[in-house]
Amino acid sequence: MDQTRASLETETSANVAPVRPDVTVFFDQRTFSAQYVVADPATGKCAIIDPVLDFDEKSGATSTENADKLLAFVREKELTLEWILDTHPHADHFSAAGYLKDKTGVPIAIGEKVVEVQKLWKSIYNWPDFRADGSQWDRLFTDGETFTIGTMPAKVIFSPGHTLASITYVIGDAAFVHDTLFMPDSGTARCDFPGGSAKRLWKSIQDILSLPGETRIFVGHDYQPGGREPRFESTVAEQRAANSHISKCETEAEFVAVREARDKTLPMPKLILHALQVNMNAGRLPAPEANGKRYLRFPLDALEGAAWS
Ligand SMILES: N[C@@H](CCC(=O)N[C@@H](CS)C(=O)NCC(=O)O)C(=O)O
Ligand SMILES: [Fe+2]
Repeated sequence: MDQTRASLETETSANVAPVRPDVTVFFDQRTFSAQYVVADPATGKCAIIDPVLDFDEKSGATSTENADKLLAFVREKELTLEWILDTHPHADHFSAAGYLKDKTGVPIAIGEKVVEVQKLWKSIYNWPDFRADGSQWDRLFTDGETFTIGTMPAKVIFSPGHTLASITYVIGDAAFVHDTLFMPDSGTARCDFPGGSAKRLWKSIQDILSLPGETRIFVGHDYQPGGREPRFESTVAEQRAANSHISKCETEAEFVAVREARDKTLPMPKLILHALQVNMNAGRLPAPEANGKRYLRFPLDALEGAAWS
């Protein structure tokens, strides 16, 4: 190959637009959570991100309605599921990762710092026999690790702050930032759970905002401020310009002060004590006891200083 052609090809590949995955959102109105199916248009291979296992805390009933909808969509569109991904151990709903893994045999993954979250909550629940080694997942992603979904490149960026194990999945031109940034009119995620840090969230948000401006940002919740219709997608450029918590703050110190002041006013999510004992176990419910029933267990007065609702 002559030199001109070789350099032209290098230039072209450097300028190639990132792959644009097909992203379908499934909103769980009960917990205001966004679950995603992210598919490679070239091969039909796909990943599920942040699936919800339904739970009614009033009756103690569980159901797989949301997760089954995701599987029905995958089947209907003739997609091939390659990954079941969580962005962090959720504090407001159960993860359906374990259920989906059992049903499909597809690997489940999360960020490697989940082990630190397991250690933290193992102590809060006083659960000495719990294996706090991440072995409940098939893959624990490290910061910067890459993998593929079909032909699409995917990269993991650590995004701690909301939890100490949070990660962002950058898949082609789409970043699944879950509870870091919300839609621009909703600002950012809270940082007051055990292991959370507003200072660390600021840094994680700067990393996300340094992605190319046209990167599509998909959020993990939408709380529908003012009762508007749910929305999940923005861009890095839109977030930089208009995020209600970030665009007003010039410095980390300003952001930390605003974030921490707001967090002091927020009661804990109503399912935090239900959800962590399940999600630290990859969304697997506790084993049935001798009578065939499963039981949850709660610490009292463990989350000091939390606002009462
Ligand atoms: N009221 C909700 C609160 C859920 C919540 O705290 N969500 C987290 C994400 S897991 C958050 O960052 N919320 C931001 C906010 O409420 O401003 C519940 O009880 O589940
Ligand atoms: Fe969260």
